[in-house]
Amino acid sequence: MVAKQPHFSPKQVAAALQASESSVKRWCDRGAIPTVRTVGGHRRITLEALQRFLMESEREIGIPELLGLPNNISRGQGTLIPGGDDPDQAAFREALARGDEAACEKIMQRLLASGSSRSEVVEWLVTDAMHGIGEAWDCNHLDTYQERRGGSICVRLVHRLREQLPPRSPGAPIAIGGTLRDDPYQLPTIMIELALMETGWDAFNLGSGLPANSLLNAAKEYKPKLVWLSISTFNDPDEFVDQVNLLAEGLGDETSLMVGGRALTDEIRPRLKYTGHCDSLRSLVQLSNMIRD
Ligand code: B12
Repeated sequence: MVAKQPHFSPKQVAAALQASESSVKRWCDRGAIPTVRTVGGHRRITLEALQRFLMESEREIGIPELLGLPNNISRGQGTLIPGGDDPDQAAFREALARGDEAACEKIMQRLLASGSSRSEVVEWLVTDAMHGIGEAWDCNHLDTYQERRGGSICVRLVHRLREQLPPRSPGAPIAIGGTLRDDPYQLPTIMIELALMETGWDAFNLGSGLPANSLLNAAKEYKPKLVWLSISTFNDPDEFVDQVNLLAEGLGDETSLMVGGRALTDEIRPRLKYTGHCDSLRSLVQLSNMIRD
């Protein structure tokens, strides 16, 4: 699917903002709304430019439907990416959608300073924002580069949070994990690594797209107490089930296999062998504490 960045005319934007067309044209000409021109010289406003203008001018879109924008956007915060109602989540989503990494980091650091754990902060902000960005992209409200840029920023933010943790302690229980073949998703598995490290595990995210056999080889080397699989997608269900079960059987009784992720539906789960299933970092932290102690 190719998502195209939508362009709006000053007249459309004026109607949605409930402002006059001449005001919108004036804002365009003053540079308050960055504007592109058509071959014929007409002003056109991208969604990203409009978002930036809304943030900076603290205006709201009165009638987003007129621009074909989702009506479940939180108008209170003037946000265009669907998601949670919390103002920090809305601000994070907006900053991520416009590629403002510094603003994203500032929000994260503020929540950490107020006492939240790293895994709580990333689940609250990153999961919400990436789900919303995925939806906005799917509805053609965000361009593909904006979605990819959001993902890259989140990967860097999570890595920086990990780097701020104290060094790995030698006697800590070991956890390894990643995603299986055909699953390119990076963020959930690096977030799991962060959550486990923060709670005293010596955790190693091995990466995405691993054959089960390779994970078994890694288990021989690391001798982990816990192996996690993040499952966002798979191509062939039968082959996927075989891969998970091969891993589960090869790990033996000393190692717990924790699974989670978007693609673990109620249909596929009964066919899998695993120790525990979680749908969030919060529940993983709780379960892994029980395994560790
Ligand atoms: C970024 C992204 C991509 C990137 C990934 C980049 C990368 N290397 O990571 C790339 C470009 C690869 C991609 C490709 C595609 N994508 Co995509 N993608 C996304 C997006 C926007 C964000 C994914 C993400 O990082 N989410 C954030 C994570 C943290 O959230 P999460 O996965 O839910 O994980 C949380 C929990 O599930 C849980 N969890 C997950 N795993 C585990 C494991 C354990 C053990 C535990 C305890 C918990 C746990 O904890 C996590 C943290 O809270 C999603 C939107 C979405 N809803 O997520 C679409 C989305 C998943 N993609 C979608 C689509 C359609 C595609 C493509 C088919 C697009 C295309 N036409 O090419 C391809 C398919 C690729 C493939 N082989 O399957 C659709 C899927 C729709 C569907 N019905 O399945 C989505 C939902 C977007 C949408 N709304 O349409 N995508």
